[in-house]
Amino acid sequence: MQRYFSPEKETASREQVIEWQNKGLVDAVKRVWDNVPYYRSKMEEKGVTPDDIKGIEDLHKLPFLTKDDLREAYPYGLMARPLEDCVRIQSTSGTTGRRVVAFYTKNDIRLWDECCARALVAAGATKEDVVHVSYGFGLFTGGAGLNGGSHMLGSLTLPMSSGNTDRQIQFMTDLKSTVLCCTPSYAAYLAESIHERGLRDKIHLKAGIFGAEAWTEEMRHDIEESLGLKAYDIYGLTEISGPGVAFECEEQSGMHINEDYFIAEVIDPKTGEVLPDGEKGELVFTSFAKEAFPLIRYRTKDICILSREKCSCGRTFVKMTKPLGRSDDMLIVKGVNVFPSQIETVLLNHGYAANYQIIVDRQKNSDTIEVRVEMTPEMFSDELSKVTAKEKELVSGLKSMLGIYANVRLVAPKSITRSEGKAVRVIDKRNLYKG
Ligand code: DLL
Repeated sequence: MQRYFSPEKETASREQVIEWQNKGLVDAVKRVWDNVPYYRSKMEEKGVTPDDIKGIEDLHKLPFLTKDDLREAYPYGLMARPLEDCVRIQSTSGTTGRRVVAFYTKNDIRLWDECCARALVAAGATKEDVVHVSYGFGLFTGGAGLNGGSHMLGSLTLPMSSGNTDRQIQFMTDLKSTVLCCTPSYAAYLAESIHERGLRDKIHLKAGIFGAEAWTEEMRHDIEESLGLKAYDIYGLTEISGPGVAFECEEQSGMHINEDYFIAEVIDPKTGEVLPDGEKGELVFTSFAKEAFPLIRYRTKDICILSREKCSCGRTFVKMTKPLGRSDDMLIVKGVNVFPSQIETVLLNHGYAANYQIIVDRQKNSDTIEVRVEMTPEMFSDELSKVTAKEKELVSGLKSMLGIYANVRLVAPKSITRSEGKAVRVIDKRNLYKG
């Protein structure tokens, strides 16, 4: 059986990987200096020029990039290739207003597909498999990424997209899907629905590739038991390409980062200082091989630990732990990125004060989000029907801001506990970041 999709890359010596990264970094820095005025001015601000960058040991001299830079440069400000060389855009889930948009040349798509093909092979997939892709298709990278990887591997690919559970199960049983790709929460939901319909013995799944949101080892165990498959984690973010930046192998203990395309660093989120392997901090990526949208020192805000311990699978690429948290307050609810500030904006725009709480939970394997906000004193004397109408108004305001349904509960004025320090606005009962 095929063990690696790109054997010469995935098992390359450390010296070889460093050579690729040195060359790639020097080249990428020159390209952005010459073609991206936004980068040039950030580098000038830091007093660094391409001549200062001889290899990865100089990476720390370069400025960081954040989501705010991407929003500021929206839409074309970080492109390193002319628009006519680009063939695709993708965008992060959930953010409204100034979205984060990533551009791809044909070669960028090839590179991304290759990363996903590696993830599929690491999960035991071959061209004989039937790959059932239930990540969303469209601007979100999940569907397109695994679809592309599966094509590259040569497997029969079912581009199901998310939702319509009955149809998912029908195709899964009729076409004998063997590899399932979706978010872990959707996998758990599918498992439940399959059991409810009494169809467990009609399912042929052997592996699942689940990512895009945090999930625990307990959840892995439950999904593996209920669907009779081996569940593998996959990590990625739109800005750096999409799923497949890192993927789990048969060891199921941490994800190998595709170091021939991406340089990973872990930094102290407060000081920006680079931390040694083995220490916990914020993950930073440099996507030096990308043509249209190379990012240098992009701060992911995901907290994790890197490990260079030898892996029994034979891959030499560094491993990252599952994300152990975030250094910002972004929540991922139903696979959608949600910032509490977006919710606050809606509340303030509707005339409420900033006395609110966001309660996130998971019921029957599906995320729920409830926003509790205090009524204004005038509203408190209103009839129930008026209060219900106000709640509905907020539900629809939140839906158009976040793209997902959030339940709203108007509560009595002054009933939300005031905090003496930093307000605790978010109560996340899911406990997802425990590894
Ligand atoms: O979620 C890309 C993706 C699609 C990854 C399908 C895996 C599978 P974004 O919408 O840009 O892209 O969200 C990126 O999601 O910074 C993490 O916080 C979180 N995330 C992604 N994968 C994982 C994972 C896609 N395996 C953000 N575990 C990232 C925990 C994850 N969090």
